Amino acid sequence: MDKTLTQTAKPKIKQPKRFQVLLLNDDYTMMEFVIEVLKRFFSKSEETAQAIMLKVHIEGEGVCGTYSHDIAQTKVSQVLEFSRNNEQPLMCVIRELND
Ligand code: TYC
Repeated sequence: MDKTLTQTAKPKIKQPKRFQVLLLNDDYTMMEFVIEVLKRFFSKSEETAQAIMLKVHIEGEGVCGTYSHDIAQTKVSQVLEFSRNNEQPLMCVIRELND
């Protein structure tokens, strides 16, 4: 290989972007339903799910997990589909992490 190419090439190591999946509070979604979502789609224990649900209820939002963009978007789609199928207005969004 041409030496000038290898000697001048800068190492390009980009870390993959990470995305948080958040649940948002609303006045209508049942607390038990939010706990079920956290267990079913984010593999949380009953206790952790209760704690996250309460945090969202009190503070307005809470983190369910941190993922690659693909996985985060899939989680959001799954939560929204499950919520609409069960007539719950629960909102779930992704937020890019700036590390
Ligand atoms: N605020 C809702 C209630 O009082 C409960 C709730 C919690 C809704 C978390 C959404 O992401 C949520 N029934």
